[in-house]
Parts: sequence; structure tokens; C-alpha cells
Amino acid sequence: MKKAFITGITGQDGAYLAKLLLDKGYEVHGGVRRISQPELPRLEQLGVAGDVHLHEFDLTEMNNVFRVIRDVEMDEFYNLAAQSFVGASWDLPIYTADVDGMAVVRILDTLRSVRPETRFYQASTSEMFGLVQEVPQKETTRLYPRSPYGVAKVYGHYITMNYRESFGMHASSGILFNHESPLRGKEFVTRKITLGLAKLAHGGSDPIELGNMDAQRDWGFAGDYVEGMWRMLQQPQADDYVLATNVTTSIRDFFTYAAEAVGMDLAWEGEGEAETATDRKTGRQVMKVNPKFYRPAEVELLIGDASKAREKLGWEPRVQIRELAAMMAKSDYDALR
Ligand code: NAP
Ligand code: G4F
Repeated sequence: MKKAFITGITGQDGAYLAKLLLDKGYEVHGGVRRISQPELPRLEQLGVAGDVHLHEFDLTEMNNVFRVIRDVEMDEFYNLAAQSFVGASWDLPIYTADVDGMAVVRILDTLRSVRPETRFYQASTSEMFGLVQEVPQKETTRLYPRSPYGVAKVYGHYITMNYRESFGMHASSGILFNHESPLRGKEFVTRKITLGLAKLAHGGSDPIELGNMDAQRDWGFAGDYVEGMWRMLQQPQADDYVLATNVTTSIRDFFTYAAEAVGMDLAWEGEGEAETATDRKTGRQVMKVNPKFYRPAEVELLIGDASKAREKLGWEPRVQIRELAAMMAKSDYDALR
């Protein structure tokens, strides 16, 4: 039986990956931060909370990282933990640099000393492309991060490549474009929209307040993307791979698809800060722009080319954008019923 360790097992991707690996017969271990209310809602929602072995774990604590790697004796190490909210990274730039950047070398250097044969996965991100230098973006596209989060992830990405090239470690980076699910954190725009729509559909009256409606993202389903992570670690040679759908959608269009799924018919009016959306069926305003959600520097367009993952890993995204929006909207609508 193979043994895997997942940092960030309580997060969206950690929960889906834990389920996938358990289904494949792995013994699954994961790192959990000490928190005041020890609950595992995502692992519970997927029905696997009782099947994983949990360890107190914080990426900021070098000796804690060392002891976990020494004691668990994992075959595969998936580094999914991060301060993952781009918006917060301007308020927490130093913490973000430590957890999303420096912590990667804490893990790699410990693995190099203690368990160099362990296969390592780093959660890199399309946010590294930032002000995009090529459309669509692929593994060789020049990086131009636009947030402290993106800058920290660039360090994590390059140090993973560097340990692979310097020490022959089986260390791979997945450059994953945005991926969502009903387990998505509530601060991210897709889930903020589907939760807000669920409240409105059940009689709430507050329009959803959003920032830049023109940003475009290449959104896939998290369940598909964790399969790609696992496939990367099954290859004879470690490498870097983009996972994406090659379809880009504006925040406005995602909002429209999710609203349709809960029975609304939207009329969009105005531009910029004056933009609104109204449900034609009820005449109620459901969206207004609040500039407080604008970012100091924006990533306007992401669209990925996952040809390498398709050819070398046999990986394909299965869920399309309208289906994803409907899945999330219906899940939140049903949960609030
Ligand atoms: P998420 O839901 O925000 O989960 C983040 C996880 O990291 C949580 O389990 C969190 O623990 C843990 N964590 C945060 N700080 C930590 C620390 N100091 N020590 C130990 N654990 C810590 O993120 P996600 O969407 O699953 O994303 C997984 C990874 O992929 C992240 O690295 C993210 O940056 C990257 N990524 C995500 C996407 C995407 O679209 N989802 C795309 C590209 C890359 P708590 O539960 O205690 O907060
Ligand atoms: O949902 P978001 O916060 O995701 P973002 O910034 O693209 O980051 C996510 O994807 C990255 C991969 O590219 C991951 F690395 C990262 O960890 C995270 O999972 O914002 C998406 C877009 C942005 O352009 C933002 O400005 O939506 C725009 N937006 C407009 N109004 C908003 C809002 N974003 C949020 N969170 N909240 C709003 O009210």
C-alpha cells in the first residue's frame, strides 16, 4: 500500500485529493494546523474524515516539517497548503511569501536530507502568468506575476525545478488554472456568487457586491484537477505541467450561468462602477459593483493550453464551465433550502 502525505488536506483540493487517493488504495496522511475549532467540513462532506491520518502541521515551523517527513515515511508528498487568496496577499505579503514561497524549500530540503526518493508535487498556479505574455499560456510562457501571492508562488515553482535539476529529485509542479467546486472557499468569486445567489433565490434581498466584472478566468472542476496531480507523480520522470480547460469566461458570464441554474433571467446594465444585474422575473437587483473589491494590480485574462498534460499524462478536464456553475449554484441552493 502506497503512503501519501498531503499538506492543506483541509482545503478544497486537499479534500478531493484525499478521496481520490483513498479510492486508489493509498494510506493517506495529512497536515492540519492547530485551530480553535477543530472541524473538518470538507473531508466530512466527501465522507473521508475518518479514513485519513492527521498530523499537527504548520508550514512556517521548520522542525515540525522535519519531524512529519521523518515519521510518516511517505512515498508521495503533495504540497497543497498555502495562503491561497490572492486578495489577502497585499495585506499579508510577508506571511504569504513565507508560506507560499519559503516553505517549499523547507519541505524540499528536508526531503533531500531525509527521504530523497519521495515523489513531490508543488501546487503552482496560473497566477504566475499575471500580466500574460502569451495567449494561451503554457509551460514555457514567460512569468509576470501581479500579486505578492503570484510572486511567492514563482519562488516555489522555480525552487521545485531547481531541486529536480540539482539533486535529481522526483519533484513536479502543476501549473493549475482556476478550479472550483461546491467545496470552494467562500471568499473566491465563484463561490461568493453562488452563495449570494442561493440567498437571493430563497428570499434574501441584498445584491451581491463584486469588483472587476471584466476579468476572465479559465475555470475547471477541482475533482478533475486532483487526478492530474496524481498522474504527474506516476510518471517515470518528474516535470512541470499546465492543467486548464482552454476556455476563458468573464466574471459576468459565470454569474449569468449560475443565475440561470437557480431560475433567474438577468438583465445587465451600465458599465464599470455603475454596472448592475437585475432578475427580470422579480425585478430585483442581484448584483452591484463595489470598488473595495478591486485589486491593486489585476490579472485580466487567463486561458491555458494543457496540450502537454493531455499528451503525456492522458489528462482531460471533464466538466465544462456551464456545468460547473450549475453544480455550485445548485449545491448552495440545496444547502440553504
Ligand atoms: P484552500 O482551499 O485555500 O486550502 C489551503 C490549505 O492550506 C488549507 O488546508 C489551509 O489550512 C492550509 N494552510 C494554509 N496555511 C497553512 C500553513 N501555514 N501551514 C499549514 N497549512 C496551511 O486552497 P485550494 O483551492 O485547495 O488550493 C490548493 C493549492 O493549490 C494552494 O497551494 C493554492 O495556492 C494552489 N492553487 C489553487 C488553485 C485553485 O484555483 N483552487 C489554482 C492554482 C493553484 P486551513 O484549513 O487551516 O486554513
Ligand atoms: O476568485 P478569485 O479570488 O481567484 P483568483 O484571484 O483568480 O485566484 C484563484 O486562482 C488562482 C489560479 O489562477 C489560484 F492560484 C489562487 O489560489 C486562487 O485559487 O478572483 C477571480 C477574479 C479576479 O480577477 C478578481 O478581481 O474575480 C475578480 N473578482 C471580482 N469581484 C473578485 C470579486 N474576486 C473575489 N474574490 N471577490 C470579488 O468580489
